[in-house]
Amino acid sequence: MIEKESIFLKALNKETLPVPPIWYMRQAGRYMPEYRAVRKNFKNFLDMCKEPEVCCELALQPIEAFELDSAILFSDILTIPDAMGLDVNFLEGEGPVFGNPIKTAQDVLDIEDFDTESLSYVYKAVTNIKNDLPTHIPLIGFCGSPWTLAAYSIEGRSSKDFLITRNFIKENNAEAHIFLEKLTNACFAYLKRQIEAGADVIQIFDSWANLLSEEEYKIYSLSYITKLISLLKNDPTTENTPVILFSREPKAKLQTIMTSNSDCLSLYWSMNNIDLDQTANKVAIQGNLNPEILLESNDVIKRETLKILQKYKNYPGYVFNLGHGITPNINPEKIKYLTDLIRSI
Ligand code: 1CP
Repeated sequence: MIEKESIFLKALNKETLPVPPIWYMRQAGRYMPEYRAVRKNFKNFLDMCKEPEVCCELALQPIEAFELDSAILFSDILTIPDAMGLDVNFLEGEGPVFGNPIKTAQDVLDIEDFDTESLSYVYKAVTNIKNDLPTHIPLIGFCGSPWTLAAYSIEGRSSKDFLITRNFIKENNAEAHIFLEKLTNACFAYLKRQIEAGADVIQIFDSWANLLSEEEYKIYSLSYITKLISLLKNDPTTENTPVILFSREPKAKLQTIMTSNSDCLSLYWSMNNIDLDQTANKVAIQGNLNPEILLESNDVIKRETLKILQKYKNYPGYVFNLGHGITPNINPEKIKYLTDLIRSI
């Protein structure tokens, strides 16, 4: 990777750029007909993730369609709980369902040690994608935050309020922390192998940060993310790889989130009132167009995008992205319109 050729790496290095780099969370996925054509060959989504050649093809689809400034590994955050023996399945129309979720304190103590090599299919996908990408397009590797992985693993499926999880952490507090610690160490080993396989940047998805109060967020989420980033920053193999932290609507102040020491903060779409004087030259910013705007007319998309571009015009290190992932109901032509629009200004 020649850094000077990649505007994405420049932005993560806190450089002010005339045109921001662009990539989109969930840029490969169900909204693309090319994706659906491949997806229909697999009953269980995770079986598709276990085929490195297929993951490579899927990761490259949005790069080819929209000429984005970064690719992201095609995989899922739930590979780690699956590798720990929790048996993750994606059922039609239901999202992830765990065959063997964490139900009791004893389940935490009995959980299988994470065998980093059991996810060798992910590292193979990273190497394949890297080999097929042009050298100026970086590849993002990723994991879920320990808290987000724990929430799915305890709940056993997705949920609006994750009540089972919230009860579990109250009633089995010591074991909840043991589980979060195990997940933190697993995430570190997993990300290190992704970086060894060719990932240039890491993104941590704290997709369920919004479930926690400010105090709980610090205790159950931020402290483990901070530990994970510290492990990455203190290992010679991973210390120079930029880390982006996406947190879905956390209740904590930006200054608190910045103590995680991530290189870039990816802002959820409602986080639009932040004081840039407090973040400038300390952390790069990514985001944060509301994905629902992409269901509107081109005029509305233009108006809302210009607001964001104006705000970050002189910001040292800005990456254009959505405030959360592209949803399946978005027309790919809107992604093309948005991408071309940003580059034409
Ligand atoms: O049936 C299908 O086709 C599956 C749809 C799908 C896709 C395309 C899932 C199931 N995962 C993925 C790929 C994926 N997931 C990627 C790579 C694609 C890309 O970004 O280009 C990434 C980075 C993820 C990360 C992921 N998985 C997150 C974090 C991002 C976020 O949206 O907050 C989360 C929460 C998951 C869990 C998950 N996997 C799949 C679904 C439908 C879900 C969400 C379940 C829920 O609503 O709780």
